[in-house]
Amino acid sequence: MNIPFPQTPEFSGALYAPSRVEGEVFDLEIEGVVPEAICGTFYQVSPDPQYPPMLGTDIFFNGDAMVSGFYFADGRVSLRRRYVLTDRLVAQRREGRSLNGVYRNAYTNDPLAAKNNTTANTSVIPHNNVLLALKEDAMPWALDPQTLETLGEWNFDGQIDSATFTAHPKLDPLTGNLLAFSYEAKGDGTPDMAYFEISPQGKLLHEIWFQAPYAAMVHDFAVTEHYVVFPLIPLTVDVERMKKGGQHFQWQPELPQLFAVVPRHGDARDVRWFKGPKDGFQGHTLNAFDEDGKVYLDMPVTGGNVFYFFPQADGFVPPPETLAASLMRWVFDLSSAQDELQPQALTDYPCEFPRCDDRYIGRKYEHGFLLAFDPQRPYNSANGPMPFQFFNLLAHINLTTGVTDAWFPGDSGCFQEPIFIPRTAEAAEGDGYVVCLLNLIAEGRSELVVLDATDMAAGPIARIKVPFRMRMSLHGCWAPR
Ligand code: V55
Ligand code: FE
Repeated sequence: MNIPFPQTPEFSGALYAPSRVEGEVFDLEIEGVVPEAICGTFYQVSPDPQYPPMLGTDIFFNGDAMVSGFYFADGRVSLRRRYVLTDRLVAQRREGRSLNGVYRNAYTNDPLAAKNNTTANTSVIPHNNVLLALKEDAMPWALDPQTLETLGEWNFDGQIDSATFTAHPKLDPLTGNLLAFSYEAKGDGTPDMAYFEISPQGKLLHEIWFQAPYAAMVHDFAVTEHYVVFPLIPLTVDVERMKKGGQHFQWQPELPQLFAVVPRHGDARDVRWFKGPKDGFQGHTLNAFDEDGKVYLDMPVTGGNVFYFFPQADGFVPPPETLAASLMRWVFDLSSAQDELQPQALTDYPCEFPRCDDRYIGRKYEHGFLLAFDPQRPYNSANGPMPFQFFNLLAHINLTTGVTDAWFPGDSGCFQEPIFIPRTAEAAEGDGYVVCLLNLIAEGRSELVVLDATDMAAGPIARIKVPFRMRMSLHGCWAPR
C-alpha cells in the first residue's frame, strides 16, 4: 500500500488515525484491582478503514469494522481484535485498495466493489450463540463470540426479508427477545420501516411493517413494555442526489423531529406520529418506559445538525460551538390528540452515548451512564484542536434526584461509550461498575477503566492498559458469562 491516509481530522490525531491492528494480548497489565465478580466480555466495534479512501477523503462512519473483545475472568482481562470480513473488505483486500466511494452511496463505488456495501461497523450484540456486528444500511454480520472469526451475513435463517437492519437492537430483559427494526427497509430512499421481535433461540415472533411520510435516518429507537418509539432525525434521503454522487443524507432544517409510536403487538394501523421542534437532532436513546398510557423517552437532543458531513441543501453546517445539547425527556400521551411535543431538559450540560442498566431496558428506571462535555475543564492545547466527539467526563446521572456524579480524567483524556455491569445479578438498579475506554491523547494509548458506579468521582478502581492506541469507536456491549 503506497497511498498515505489523508491528514484530515477524520484520519489523523490520537482519536481518528486508523489503527488497523488485529491481534491478541493475553493477560493485560492492570493498575488496581478488577473485581473477580466481573466475568464476561466487553465487546465494541470501531470504524477503522483498511485502505485510504478511494475518493481522497471520507467520513468517519464509512470505515471497515474492527471488533474488539475484552475477556474478563478471575480478575484478569485478555484482549482480542479482528476485522469483520465483510464482502466489501474481502474485495478491497483482493484488489489492494479501497473500492467504495461516498458513504452509503453504491453509485459511487468502483465496479470491482462487492455488491454488499455494508461495513457492519456501528455496534455489536450477542444473540443466539453468535455475536452480531451491525450497521443500519444492511443485514448484520455474524462472528464467533470467542475467536471473533467472521461467520457470514446473517438473515435470521431467512425469516427476515429486509434490505436493512438497525445497529441498535435491544435485548428485552424480561424475555431475552431481540427487539429490532429496519428503515429504508425496501432499499435506498424507501420510506418503509419494520419492527421485529426475535426469540433468544432465533425465531421471528412478530413483525410490523409500515411506512413513514418520507425516508429519513432512524439511527436508534426505544422500547417499553407495550410500545416501541422510532425517532426520525431530519436527515432525509434522495436517490437522485445519490445518483449524481451526492450524500445519502441531507439535513432538513424545516422538518420536525418526527416520532412513530407503535404498540409492540399491534400493526401498521396502530402507528401514531408525533412532532417535536424543527432543526433539532435526536441522539441515542438512554431508555424509555410506559405508565398509564404515556410513553416516556429520554435521549440527548441537540439544537441543529450534529453531522457536519451531511450538510443542508445550501451547504450550511452550524459551527460546533453553536450546538447546544442536553439530555431531554419526551412524553407521548397516547390518550391525547395532541401530536406536537416539546421535550424537557434533564441536564444542563451536553452529553451523548447514554446507557442504562440493561436489566431495566423498557422499564421505569432512574440511573443513566453517559459521556458529558464540560468546556470549563482544562484541555491541553498541545494535543491540537479538540477532536469531533470529545467528551471529557464519564458520568452517572440519578434521574430521581437530578444529581450527576462524574469523573474527569485530566486535560488530555476523553472517553468512548461506557457500559454498566451489575455488581451481582440481584444487585439494585445502578449498583455495579462502569467500564469505559479512555483515550489518552498525549500518550497515544488507551486504557479500559473500571469505576464503581456508586462513586464515579473517585475515579477508576482499575485501569486495564492497552499497549497501543484504540481508534475512536461507536458502540459496545457487556455479555455476562
Ligand atoms: C451513525 C453511525 C453510523 C452510521 C449512521 O452515530 C449513523 C450514528 C458508524 O456508522 O452509518
Ligand atoms: Fe449509534
